[in-house]
Amino acid sequence: MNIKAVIFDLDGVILSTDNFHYLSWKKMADREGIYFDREINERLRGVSRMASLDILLEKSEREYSNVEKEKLAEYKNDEYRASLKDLSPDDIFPGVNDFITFLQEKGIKIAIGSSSKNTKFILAQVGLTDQFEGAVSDGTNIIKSKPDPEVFLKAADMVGIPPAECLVIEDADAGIEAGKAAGMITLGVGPAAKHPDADYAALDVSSFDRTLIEA
Ligand code: B16
Ligand code: MG
Repeated sequence: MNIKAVIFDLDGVILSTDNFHYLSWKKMADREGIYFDREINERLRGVSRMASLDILLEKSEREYSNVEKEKLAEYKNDEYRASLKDLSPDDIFPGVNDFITFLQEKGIKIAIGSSSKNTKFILAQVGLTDQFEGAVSDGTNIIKSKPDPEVFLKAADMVGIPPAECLVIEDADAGIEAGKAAGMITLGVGPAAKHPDADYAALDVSSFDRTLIEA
């Protein structure tokens, strides 16, 4: 693997906000009388907020207008943001900071490629803003969500490295598909470790075999 940049997905790779997403969607669904459970929540991994809402509304007995959908998404996001207020550097997965230092020492660029519009807020909460300065591609600068490659192509552009020399680390199937569509090398972690298109697989960032990386 001869790579010059690593593009990290955020939720599920650097830290886990899964449960906060689940609890805030659940609160919204309960308020609307819509069935929602953790199995459905798994389908929202790596999927944008509005696309997530559309999946959740598949269980609804009625149609929602676009204005109503905007309000539901806003309610969920307010709940979600409130639940993130106690996030701290302690929430970063074990081994992630160490891996970032390893990459920086090897001269490998690092970037973020996340579907979340809350990315910069989350990075600030966990103290990673400086490490990813000028290299954050997220839900605020893309038109098409994963599995479209846009978020990763923009991240590669930000660090000035051609896609073929980028490694994408992802926990979502949609993210592995986006990484491959971008022409990048992919490492699936967590649930995405089982994705057939993942070039490499590991339980998490800390258990990834670093000797595979040469620079
Ligand atoms: P927001 P990632 C994704 O982040 C989450 O996995 C997904 O569950 C969420 O719906 C999406 O961000 C949008 O998040 O509502 O904060 O804009 O895994 O791409 O870092
Ligand atoms: Mg993710």
